[in-house]
Amino acid sequence: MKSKLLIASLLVGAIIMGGCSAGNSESNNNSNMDHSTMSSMDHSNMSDEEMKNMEGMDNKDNSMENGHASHNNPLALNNSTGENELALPPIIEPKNGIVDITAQQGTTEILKGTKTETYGYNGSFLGPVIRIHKDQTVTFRTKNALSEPTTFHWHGLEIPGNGDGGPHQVLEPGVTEDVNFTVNQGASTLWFHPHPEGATAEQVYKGLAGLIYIDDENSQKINLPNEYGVNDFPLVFQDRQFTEEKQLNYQAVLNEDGTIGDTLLINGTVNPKLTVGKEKIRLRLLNGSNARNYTFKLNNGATFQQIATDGGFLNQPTDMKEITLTPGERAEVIVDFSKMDDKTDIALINEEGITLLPFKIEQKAASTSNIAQKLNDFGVTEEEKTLPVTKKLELFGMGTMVSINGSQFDMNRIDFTQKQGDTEIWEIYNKPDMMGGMTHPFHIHGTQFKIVSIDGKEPPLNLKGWKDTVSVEAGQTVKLAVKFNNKGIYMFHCHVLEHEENGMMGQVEVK
Ligand SMILES: [Cu+2]
Repeated sequence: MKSKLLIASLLVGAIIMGGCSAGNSESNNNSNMDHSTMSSMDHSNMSDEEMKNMEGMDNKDNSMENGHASHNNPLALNNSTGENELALPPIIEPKNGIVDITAQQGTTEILKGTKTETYGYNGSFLGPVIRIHKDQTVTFRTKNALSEPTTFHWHGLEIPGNGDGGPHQVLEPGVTEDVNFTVNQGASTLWFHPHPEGATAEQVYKGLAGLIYIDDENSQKINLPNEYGVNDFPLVFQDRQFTEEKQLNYQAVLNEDGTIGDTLLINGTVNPKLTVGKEKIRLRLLNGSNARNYTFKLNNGATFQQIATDGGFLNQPTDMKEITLTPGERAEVIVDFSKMDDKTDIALINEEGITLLPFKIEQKAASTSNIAQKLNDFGVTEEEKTLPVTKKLELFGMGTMVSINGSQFDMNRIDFTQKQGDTEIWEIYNKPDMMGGMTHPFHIHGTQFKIVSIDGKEPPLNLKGWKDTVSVEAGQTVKLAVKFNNKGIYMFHCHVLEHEENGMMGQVEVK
């Protein structure tokens, strides 16, 4: 048994440290390669169960077939014990048109009895929900109170390039900068996080992530659960690996193909549960993880309804048994708890059956109204279906060898230009490698696009909505209708943050 465990732990070590990545030299050069790195390398903090999971993976011999596909998720998550009620981020709205957002550092008691060093917006960990309205003119007053440079990127927001917060728009420590814009897109759940070159993944890992809700006339008029913290909840999913000292030491756990952890935090809460009434509950899901994919299901196999994609409502509620979100993607769903027995344990689980979020159903006064059946009028036009492909992107490689069209990111190189207001068809091809390849969540800044086709076929119903991040599996070709409503330089990249960091990113200049 002991030798089996040793083999398992070596295997875990090999996967975590090297994975399939071709080069680990960068992490080896890291100045943080100190004792704490070494101690995390022996994975003494992994439980026997986790090691057995790894053994199981190997025994099933899916290492070749799924080795790459499951590369994102080689380490199982721990089940949520449900001992902590889910934290809810505070909502902030513009005051006299201004929203103050400060990136800061501090300590947070994530694990009981221990203070973990963390980053946050307007607080020590994570960020608020910024609630804004279509047609509103807003100033985001951003301040960097960290001791290192950062940027403020608004993921999914259609904003002029100079306010987008890409790697060009660095704020040095102590600097405040105003970002002015008019909200010019429909109701949606967006998010914000840093995007400085070389430090995006680490800053997000330490806690820099917040949400943006956009409301519009339609969203306020149609019948959907919209009482924040009552029947409308944000769920920000992030997996972390705590060190023995219960710290978030990014450099110690860094994996060039995507840093993952065994501990799930939802809205920063470890072992969360959510108390709900016997009614229809709206959940706004964000995969805010550096690299882990999640397939969300209910443990009783019940159907739920998806009502929104990254950038807005679907045309109608769409019945789903499960939803997969890759990093950066969002979905809004309605779960009807009025039909569920409050005596049985209902929980949100993932593809491996791990309990992510147990629900506690309470008998309390609850709304019984039906939800709206017509939510939006999204559609891919005939013209968009027949437009020729004018931009081709080939995603390829692993680890530090990732590339787009054979190149790695260069801040001084513009890869594409596009005219403001023009719709172009972008074709994204994920070229497999000898090992198969891995899924890349492809994100474009400053726009909401339409998926025209996936491998030549119409996308499924639940992807017929505005998107800013699309999962592209190895071997897949995805066609997107892309239009920028503003001018400027925008990034496009893989949203596995380590891939982005390693150069799987390019720039489009909109003129
Ligand atoms: Cu990638």
